[in-house]
Amino acid sequence: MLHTHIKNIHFNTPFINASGCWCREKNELDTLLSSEWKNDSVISKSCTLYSRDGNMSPRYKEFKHLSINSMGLPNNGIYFYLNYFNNINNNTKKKMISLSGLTLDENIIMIETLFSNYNQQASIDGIEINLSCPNIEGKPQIGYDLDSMKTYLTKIFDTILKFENSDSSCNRMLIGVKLPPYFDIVHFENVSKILSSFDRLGFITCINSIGNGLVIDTDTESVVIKPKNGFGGIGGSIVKPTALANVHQFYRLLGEKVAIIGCGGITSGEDVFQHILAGASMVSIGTELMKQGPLVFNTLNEQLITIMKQKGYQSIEDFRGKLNYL
Ligand code: RRO
Repeated sequence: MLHTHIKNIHFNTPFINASGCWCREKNELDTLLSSEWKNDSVISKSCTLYSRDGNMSPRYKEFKHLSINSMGLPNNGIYFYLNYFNNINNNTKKKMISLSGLTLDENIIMIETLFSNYNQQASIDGIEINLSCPNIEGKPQIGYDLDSMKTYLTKIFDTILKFENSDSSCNRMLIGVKLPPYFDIVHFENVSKILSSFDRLGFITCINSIGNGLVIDTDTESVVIKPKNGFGGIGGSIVKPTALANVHQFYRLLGEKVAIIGCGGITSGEDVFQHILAGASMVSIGTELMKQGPLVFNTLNEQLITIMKQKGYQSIEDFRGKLNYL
């Protein structure tokens, strides 16, 4: 009932973890790949070429309606995630790698690494290029600098196409971009113009956390995380309206050419339903996965099926993108 697809890749359910949540270490990835949980795909923590410790702790806090993080890209380096996925046998869940090089050159080296180590049997099903990490001091979010974004994507897709022209078996890999939240209608239009000029782009994930929020504790009269004087990316249910607006506006502007993974503020099957109604083909779960663990996928799965049955929908395609206007 919950089948969905992006390009030629089919998923039994629309659920995936948000990159960064439960996906940095082997034991976390092992858990997400277990058939016990109803996510049919797994994405690894955004990675760099070499491993990083990330920012100082405390760097993640959660509250009733929100989370704040300034992790600073702690990860085990691309070879760790590539070897991990390449050495998994007999697991039918789809596997994606998130790349977040600190420079364009680092991203290109990682893409070259990925494609030259492409192993058809076990290999990964998709790459998500993260253009929206808000937490690296001195590194602005590429997704907010449209000239840089165009330069990045041009070089990235040129590199990918070079590999694909010499080995067409790579063509089945999904290529996507993780975007920051946008807030102004003209920004959606300008970003869409850039994105739609790359035919090979298969999906966008929107939204990343809302960058540079500040949470203050009244008792201690203090910030709640250490890096960047307490500034960090905001997630959780309070970001849902912003996430839905991004999903829907990009759905309207990009049409069916580029699939959307909706991310932001999902805590219930009803939230999943709304993301799909706004145009998402899949949904990723961040803060709520951190709070509840992977059982959240099973709860969302059941709740979404209940809503669909109540409404008489038999598949996600029956209502995807079909948001009504007054
Ligand atoms: O590691 C992080 O601090 C981080 C990343 Br890469 C990201 O894309 N989004 C986020 O909220 N935190």
